[in-house]
Amino acid sequence: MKNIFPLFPGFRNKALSLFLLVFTLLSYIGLWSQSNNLAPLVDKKATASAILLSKKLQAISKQGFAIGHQDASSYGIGWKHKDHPDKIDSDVYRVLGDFPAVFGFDIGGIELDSPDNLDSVPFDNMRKLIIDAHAKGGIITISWHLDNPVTGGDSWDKTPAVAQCLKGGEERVKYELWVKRVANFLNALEYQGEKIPVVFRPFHEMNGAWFWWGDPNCTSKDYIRLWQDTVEQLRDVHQVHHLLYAYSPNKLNPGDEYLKYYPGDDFVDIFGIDIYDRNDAADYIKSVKQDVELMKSIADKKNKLYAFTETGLEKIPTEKWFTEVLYPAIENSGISWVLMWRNHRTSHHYMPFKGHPSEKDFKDFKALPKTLFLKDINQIKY
Ligand code: BMA
Repeated sequence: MKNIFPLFPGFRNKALSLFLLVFTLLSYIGLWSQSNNLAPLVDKKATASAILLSKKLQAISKQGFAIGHQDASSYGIGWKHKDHPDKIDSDVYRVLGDFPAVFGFDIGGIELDSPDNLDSVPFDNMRKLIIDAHAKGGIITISWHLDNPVTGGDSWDKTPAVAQCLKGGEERVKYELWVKRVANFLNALEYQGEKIPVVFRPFHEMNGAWFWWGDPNCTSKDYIRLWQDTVEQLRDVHQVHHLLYAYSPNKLNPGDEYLKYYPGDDFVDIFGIDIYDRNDAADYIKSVKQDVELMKSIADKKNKLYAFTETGLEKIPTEKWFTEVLYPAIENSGISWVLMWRNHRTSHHYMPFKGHPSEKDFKDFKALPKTLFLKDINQIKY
């Protein structure tokens, strides 16, 4: 090309080099801010441990996804932690010789000051198991299947109750007490003088019709107010500062909008989705891909994390479900973790246990490049 600066021979090359240098620097800065700058957390007073957890989840998503299990160490097929409180066990450990990377717990029942949660896990054991999982390097996520405050029925009692919990509502006093009990439980989660960071995932699957906080049992406006109010009570009234808040609708049916109940960027840290395989692998893979892609596009725009917050195939009748159904559905998704639901009994479990036909497939799943169990996430720098 002819030098367009004939009076300054060599200038063209310098100008070109300078341009390239600035361009490269700018692209690096752009990439860096895109990949490392998460949106500010819901809690501006978040503990260092909570901030670190968000960085850890981000670092994990760059290498693969953490594998989670609900009630992983609380009980499994044929055993309960409360019967052998000195031993930390897990069906996943029995099969693989490693623990899951994410430990799910549910505090349904804490609102009543009950000694056990809705699935008979004593809260005292749960607290110890949370401390143990955290000490091992595991990630803690907590859901809350709370009772219906109007009727005293369970979460599945669809009598409208959301508006009643809001300021001015008939059950307001009760609801404030319930949130205080949640705060007390969460504030007691400490390890080596630090609060244990928790992904808190209340009021999940609100687009399904099965919980009292779900559509059509409350309006999206009231749902959003309840969420925001709960965050404000925990964070501002009870000074709970070690939570990341996860919003997790259920599988989107035609016409469902992922953001219909979204409480807003200031009230959510992590996007989630719950999708189960109802024994239809093709439909499952299709909807996981579709919904996770949508969630990812929203999360990426907002610089927030995202995860597959609940899944599984009950009883795992498909022997190679983990390698041939779940893995291809999420392989390139960018999620931080995937959580399989609980191993309650042989007719209601979502992880293999010793002797289950899918044991071998689960070992193969572990060997795949993106699946990260406890030992794997403990290798990751963040
Ligand atoms: C559901 C079922 C119930 C359980 C609830 C909360 O999906 O597993 O049996 O009580 O989760 O863990």
